[in-house]
Amino acid sequence: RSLHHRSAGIIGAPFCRGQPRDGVERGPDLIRAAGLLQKLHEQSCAVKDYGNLAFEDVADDEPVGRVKRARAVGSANRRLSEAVRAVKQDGHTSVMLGGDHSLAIGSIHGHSAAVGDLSVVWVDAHADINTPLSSDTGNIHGQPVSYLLHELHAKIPVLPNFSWIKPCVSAKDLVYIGLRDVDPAEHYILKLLGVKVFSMSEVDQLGVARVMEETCDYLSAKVKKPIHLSYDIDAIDPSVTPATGTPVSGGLTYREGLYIAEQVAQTGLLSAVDMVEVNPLRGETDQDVRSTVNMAVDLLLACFGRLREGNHSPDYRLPEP
Ligand code: 6HN
Ligand code: MN
Ligand code: MN
Ligand code: MN
Repeated sequence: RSLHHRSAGIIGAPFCRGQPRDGVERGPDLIRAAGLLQKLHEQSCAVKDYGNLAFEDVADDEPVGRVKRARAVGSANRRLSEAVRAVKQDGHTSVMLGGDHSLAIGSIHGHSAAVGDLSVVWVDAHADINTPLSSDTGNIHGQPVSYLLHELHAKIPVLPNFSWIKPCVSAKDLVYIGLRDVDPAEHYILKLLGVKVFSMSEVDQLGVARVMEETCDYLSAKVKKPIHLSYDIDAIDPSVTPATGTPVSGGLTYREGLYIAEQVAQTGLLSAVDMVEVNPLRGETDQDVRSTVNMAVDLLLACFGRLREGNHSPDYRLPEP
């Protein structure tokens, strides 16, 4: 598909209950305020803004074992799943603006409900694959992948408001990029299931170009499935994106981060994107927040075909003298 015929369906998900810090619910409005829609328009991308989802407040959301806010997270993701499914059925590339990363549950679930089997590219400092029982923090933003994988189904206890979730991703269709803070249980799961992982160590070893070449080869080796790109802003180095809840040093540079988005876009298979964990209250200065939000916008523009070499539409003609 040419740049000219893409369209973005934008869903704001102002939700923060997958983790303990206030502020991440402001992500969608901040990313819009930084000009995302206008900039997409300027690069000939059609845009439909579906607005922000309204999430109900859940009373008496007591911990279930160690898991915090399960009812709120389950209910919000159910709503999000329906919304993403509708955006896909309308024919758009879905863009989910978070919010915390627990929202990937509903986003990927809804995407898969609309298109069937898909590949997931998870760009993050963290693997977010704790099970509800392996998690030390109880924060569901550290667990979303565990609910989605067929292979972990037997390890997932029933949680309130989670019974609608059907696992919809196979471990072989998942690729991680940027990992550098992985819990022991998560590392065990990644090895057990043989998940494809390009940690920051592989980015150092191979360079981002080979990482993306191998990622795209790996995902298109068999059938070419639609790609779900789940981009946690904390994948990028905190010197660029400090305004996030769980920053980890030694992350992707601005250029590496963009290159990943460009290469995923160039496959022509990108079908849904999450942009999550932008938290303005975690920045120390306005510049911290601006830099973080601008990175999120630039990544999304790259997802819709923006290239640093420049772009022009196929019907562009030079002005005649
Ligand atoms: N994120 N592994 C830690 C946990 O709480 O399970 C950190 C999770 C971070 C989640 O950044 O989306
Ligand atoms: Mn056209
Ligand atoms: Mn994450
Ligand atoms: Mn993370």
